[in-house]
Amino acid sequence: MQSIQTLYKNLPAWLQITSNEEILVVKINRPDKRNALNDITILALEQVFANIPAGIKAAVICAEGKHFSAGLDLSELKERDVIEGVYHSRMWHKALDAIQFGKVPVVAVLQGACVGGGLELAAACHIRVAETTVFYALPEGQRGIFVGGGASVRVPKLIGMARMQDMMFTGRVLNADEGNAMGISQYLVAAGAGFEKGMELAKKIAGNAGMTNYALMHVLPRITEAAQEQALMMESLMAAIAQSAPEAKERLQLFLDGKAKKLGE
Ligand code: 1HE
Repeated sequence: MQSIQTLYKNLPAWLQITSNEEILVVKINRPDKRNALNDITILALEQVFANIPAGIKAAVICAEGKHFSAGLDLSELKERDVIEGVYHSRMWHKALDAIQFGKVPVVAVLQGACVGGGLELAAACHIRVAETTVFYALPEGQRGIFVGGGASVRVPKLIGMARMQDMMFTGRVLNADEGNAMGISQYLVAAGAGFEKGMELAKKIAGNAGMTNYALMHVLPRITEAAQEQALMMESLMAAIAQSAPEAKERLQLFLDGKAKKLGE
């Protein structure tokens, strides 16, 4: 692991950026505050994901300590008028969009509390690896507020609207098994095993053709939201573009020569 903190300007000390070959590792290291996300951290995350260094092909977001993130830093929650509130929420949207629609696929490694804004951050990533200690909640419902970091868009896509309504109406906390069965995490691993699994997946993803990863990050989400006719047209165009790339031709030839990796390898 090599620190590349200095590539960025004025990052808070608790946001640690390292690289391991083609993988960028972004670690929130503020366990004394349960990795609560203050404005500085959100702006720093945006800076990092909007400026992915050359040669990086996938990223892992993880957090130090027993909890992934306790969400919005409540000590910064102050009286805001309506327009300030809108801008604050839009700041989160911009940062989390930089993750979801950035340059590289992002794997989140989750443990302990993944609540409120912590769940919003996790939902903006492309793959979620959960350790068995994880639990998910949207305490905004109980705190008399509403989600503002994109949860109303991203969480229903993972678990369905009715389940998100339940979490907010009743304060329901989902455990690791429930979250995995409902689709929040795609992988569930033992306590302490999340980072290794996250790195293994990030390395696999980094080995994909660049056009395939681009299509999965930027085109598939648009296809799934378009009407069928337009969606199928986008799929055809994307398929034709992807298959005409030299990398795709090389990979097909490897298969025909019996040299490609087997399924699941
Ligand atoms: C915090 C925060 C925080 C802890 N902001 N400081 N999120 C929440 O409503 C969740 C609030 N947090 C908790 O429910 C619990 O802290 C945990 C279940 C995550 C962990 O419990 P525990 O017993 O390990 O820790 P603790 O004793 O509650 O907290 C330890 C310290 O972290 C303590 O500070 P200290 O200086 O007194 O030691 C806490 O104040 C601090 N801390 N969570 C600030 N969230 C875009 S909008 C998104 C809206 C939301 O995310 S709302 C949900 C907010």
